[in-house]
Amino acid sequence: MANQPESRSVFRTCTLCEATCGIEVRVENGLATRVTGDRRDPFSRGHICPKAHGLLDLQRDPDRLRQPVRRTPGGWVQIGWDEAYDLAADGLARVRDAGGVDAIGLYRGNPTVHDMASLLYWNVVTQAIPTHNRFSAGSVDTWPRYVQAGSMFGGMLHIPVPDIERTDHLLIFGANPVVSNGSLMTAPDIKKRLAEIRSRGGKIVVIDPRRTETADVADEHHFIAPGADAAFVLAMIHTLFAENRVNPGRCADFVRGFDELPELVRPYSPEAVEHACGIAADTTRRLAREFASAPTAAAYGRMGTCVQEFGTLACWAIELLNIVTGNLDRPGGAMFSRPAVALDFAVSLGEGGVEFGRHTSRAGGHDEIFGEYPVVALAEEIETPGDGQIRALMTIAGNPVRSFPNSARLSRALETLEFMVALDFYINETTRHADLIIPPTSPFEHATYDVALNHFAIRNVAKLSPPALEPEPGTRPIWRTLLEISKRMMGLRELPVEQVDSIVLSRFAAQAIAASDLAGIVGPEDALVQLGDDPGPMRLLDLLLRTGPHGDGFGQREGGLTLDALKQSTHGLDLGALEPALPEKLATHSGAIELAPARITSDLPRLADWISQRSSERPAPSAAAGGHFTLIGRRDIRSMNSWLHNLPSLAKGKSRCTLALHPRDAERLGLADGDRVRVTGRVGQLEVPVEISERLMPGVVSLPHGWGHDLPGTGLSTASKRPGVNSNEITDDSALDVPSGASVLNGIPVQIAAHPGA
Ligand SMILES: Nc1nc2c(c(=O)[nH]1)N[C@H]1C(S)=C(S)[C@@H](COP(=O)(O)OP(=O)(O)OC[C@H]3O[C@@H](n4cnc5c(=O)[nH]c(N)nc54)[C@H](O)[C@@H]3O)O[C@H]1N2
Ligand SMILES: Nc1nc2c(c(=O)[nH]1)N[C@H]1C(S)=C(S)[C@@H](COP(=O)(O)OP(=O)(O)OC[C@H]3O[C@@H](n4cnc5c(=O)[nH]c(N)nc54)[C@H](O)[C@@H]3O)O[C@H]1N2
Ligand code: SF4
Ligand SMILES: [Mo]
Repeated sequence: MANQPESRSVFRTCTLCEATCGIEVRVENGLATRVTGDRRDPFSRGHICPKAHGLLDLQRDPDRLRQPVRRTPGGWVQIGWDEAYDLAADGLARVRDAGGVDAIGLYRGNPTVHDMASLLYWNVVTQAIPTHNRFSAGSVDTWPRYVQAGSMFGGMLHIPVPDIERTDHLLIFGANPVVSNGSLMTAPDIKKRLAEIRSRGGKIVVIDPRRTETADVADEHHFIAPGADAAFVLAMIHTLFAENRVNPGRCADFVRGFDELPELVRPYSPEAVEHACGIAADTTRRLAREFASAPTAAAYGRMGTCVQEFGTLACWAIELLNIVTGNLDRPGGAMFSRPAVALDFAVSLGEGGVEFGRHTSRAGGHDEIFGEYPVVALAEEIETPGDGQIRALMTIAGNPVRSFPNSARLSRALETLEFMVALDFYINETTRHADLIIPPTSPFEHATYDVALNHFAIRNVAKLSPPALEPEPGTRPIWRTLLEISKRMMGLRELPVEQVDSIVLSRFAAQAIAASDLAGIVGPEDALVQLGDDPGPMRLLDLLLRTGPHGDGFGQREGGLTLDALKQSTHGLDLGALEPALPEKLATHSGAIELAPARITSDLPRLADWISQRSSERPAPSAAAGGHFTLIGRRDIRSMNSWLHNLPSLAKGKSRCTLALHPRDAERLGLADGDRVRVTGRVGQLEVPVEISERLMPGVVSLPHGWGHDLPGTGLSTASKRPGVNSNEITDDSALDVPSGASVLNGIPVQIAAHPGA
């Protein structure tokens, strides 16, 4: 049958966003020809969004690198893999040998979260290059939430998610899941799941300075001034104490610091924060009462409550609201997942609890947070001479020149590096600075499993994504690349990668078994025998599945999960609804939920100052005076941060990189739809067309990030035709959420000048 045309379906997960939708990839004669939603996926039930089709474009994008390239005076030149590994390691080692290991910076970008090999094998890199100068997209994203979860529950992955399948009341702050498809809440088909809340009689309330697409499917929406969430939620809690409506339910047995709460929230009466928030005191009281009296309720916040001026305080207040109303860890409230692969052991930072600021950055004095510095320290550390100055950088799956605030400063800093290597498949705004780019295989060409995202899933699920296609000839999987570079950095160039991988596996095995209930029952040696000889991420996955809470315990638990069992479940497994997990799950020193962690509460005076300053501003801060506005971000269903703009199927349609503002503001500035304005922030300015929209709170303007694909030296032929502007040209790298060091990307003061060219 050798000449029979090949036609088959491969069922896997879409790796573009956190929703983890099941997809069916049609493969004909070795080419991927179609992507559709997998109706038999028990979690996503056939749902996909337009981005899934982009996976086909990504697969065939001629701009996508398949081979390593090296920068030469005459342009990029393709080179062999071993040459690339040698160059990468030599470049990094040279800088390390001259200036110490801290002279190397490491940056891990967002897509690593969607690829288990990039995530797990990056740990090997950080062992081979034990620099303090580690960075990730976390500090322009989730850090406030991690710091809050770490401080209150004892681990960065201790993130409760709204139990949206059972809740009666969902209160959403600064998240737009209808467009983002959910974040720190893995919930495919979210729009339908939200509709189900309402069809069973529940209620959805959205608090956001923009009337979002999520607000369109909610019962109520209220504008809030950017940055005011902590104040607002503390006022809700203030109301509940004042009206004797506080009842933590079963959590009462394992909370610490409860008696401090009335005093902490005392200054935040609804009237005291009314002006700063832009929400009437009566509304605050009513929303608090409704939340507390709903049979079950869950409060949830995301980007709008993280990368803002009081991100950690906002995350903390939202969690407190869940706790003091008895909604934490109960069905219908905010619950913890029990993923089949539990990574807690890999990210746990010592016995009990987490510690922040174990070291601080050299130039800016920023605290270390979960082993990393905030991204704003990267440019500082490159620019500032002296011992430990960063002179070389390795990035994986990141585009910091589009994702960091004050990105122009970073771009200039990267030009001064002695050496840079990027692990990426595009020559984009960041990787164009590299001496060397080494590409991963495309998402269709390797197997993966959601080791990270299942931690935030609203049901316990497990699904293996097999490769849809054979890797193109001459490509190399990322796990090999990471091991090849790591072993060279450890002086083990001649050691075969398979052997390095066995060492990695045995380390993981020892850790995973020690952290599981198999400690003392299953010996690491027995486990290694059962795991076999095939190197690579799938064997690691087998280990993690089998030692995990749903695993077979290497024969100890009959019927438990193994890699083989998962391979049989083509469409994925539903392991059930979330279940109460406390107090067992808590990993704090005290063994209790810390309600008033000092790192967080010590930021309250800053909030109090902000409120009083805002309250003294007349008219209300929300109604912009003159050309002064507050800038927030925005996401679009056909974008993914900076990196899908080169895919033709997603690039079409009307331009989405516009500055949206309220009709009243437009009128005051004499602006019509499509007019150009100049937007000026502390660190820069840009020109952009406006889009007049009733959705914006007066005084607030919104611009999406990730655009600006018109820089010289990039290789993005489709994206560069409609480049858009880069919002991080004007976001301020000195604006940080204090407890976490995360950047403030929402709530930037800007000035707008109409008709700059006139
Ligand atoms: N289509 C698409 N999907 C994506 C992405 C994408 O780029 N495109 N990116 C992915 C990534 S990396 C992430 S992290 C997630 C993010 O997922 P989400 O957080 O759900 O997405 P955002 O659109 O950033 O939503 C933030 C909301 O906060 C609001 N906001 C801004 N400032 C404030 C404030 O001070 N208070 C309040 N209450 N609200 C505020 C904004 O108006 C916006 O509606 O999305 C993921 N999914
Ligand atoms: N102003 C403003 N700035 C923001 C945000 C905002 O809302 N407003 N959002 C922030 C958020 S939430 C995030 S997560 C960050 C994202 O910040 P980054 O992670 O730095 O940037 P991305 O735009 O996601 O770029 C991803 C890069 O990974 C590459 N890539 C894609 N898939 C793979 C893969 O499988 N392997 C490898 N090796 N490379 C791959 C792409 O080519 C691209 O270069 O941006 C942040 N920046
Ligand atoms: S929502 Fe869209 S991008 Fe996200 S996983 Fe589903 S199909 Fe992929
Ligand atoms: Mo993100």
